[in-house]
Amino acid sequence: AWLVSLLCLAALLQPATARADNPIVQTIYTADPAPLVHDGRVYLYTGHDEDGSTWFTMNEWRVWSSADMVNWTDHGAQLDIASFAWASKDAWAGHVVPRNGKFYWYVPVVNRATGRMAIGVAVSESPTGPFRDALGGPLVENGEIDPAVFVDDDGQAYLYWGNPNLWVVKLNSDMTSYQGSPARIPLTTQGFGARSGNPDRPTLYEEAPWVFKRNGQYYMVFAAECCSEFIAYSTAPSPTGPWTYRGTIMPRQGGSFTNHAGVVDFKGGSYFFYHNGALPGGGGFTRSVAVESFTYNSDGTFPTINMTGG
Ligand code: FUB
Repeated sequence: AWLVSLLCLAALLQPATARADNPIVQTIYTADPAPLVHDGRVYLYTGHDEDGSTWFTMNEWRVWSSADMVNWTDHGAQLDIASFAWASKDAWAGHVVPRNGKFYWYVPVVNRATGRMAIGVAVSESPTGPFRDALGGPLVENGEIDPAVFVDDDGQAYLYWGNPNLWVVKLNSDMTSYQGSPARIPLTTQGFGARSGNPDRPTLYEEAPWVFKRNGQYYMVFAAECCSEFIAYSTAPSPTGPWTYRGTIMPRQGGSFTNHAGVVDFKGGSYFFYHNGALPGGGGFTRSVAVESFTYNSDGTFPTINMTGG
């Protein structure tokens, strides 16, 4: 009995640490991973699939972190729909970016006043929150989703988002306002591949852009051809294009009709985050975030990355 007591005590004294193997989080359903490498840790921002009925039930976003990609600490829900007094529902896929000694969390939510999807931005002094609404209203609103921010070497920040279109706008250095008007990135088949059987959507681009720069080349990873989605990418010589379609990274696998990717380098390795339906009871509305390590091909292209168990 003393051994059982000792083991229980040891378990209670552990920090809230998620399991090391995939899915990363095995206690709740999580979706839409957005990793951030900062100060020797990887921070992972996710959504939370709260009930697996017939549509996304998502009311909050959660924060996790790791120093080794093996042991994950649960920092809890650090932003939710109630954080935005003007929002009514749909805590969908967001992205956190550091700037000005702060952390900016861009998220799509429904604007209660219009009933349309809008992009909000929250801010915190710490990568683990708490985050608060930075503006008291939408940063931008056009009914579209999935914000992703890329800050170039010259300090210029770009906000990308969209489904069914793909939008870009230059953010000001305050990260909470922008220059001019959002522009539509031309969805050409040269840039984003050809989709068949859907005249309204001639290219593979569906949603979930993720933009980064590597060796002077700009990459846009995105969810392709719903439903179900696979993950594909395009490259460009500048953050505003012109984009060239480069093919599939992660094929359709894993039992969720959506997928959503985030890519980072961390401590000498490259990591590809995604979601699927791998937990018991998992599926399109009960998703789980996972990660694969990978090595870029010598010409800078992505290898094919399969899901764990895929
Ligand atoms: O999680 C809700 C939505 O599903 C996200 O915004 C999309 O990227 C897709 O993953």
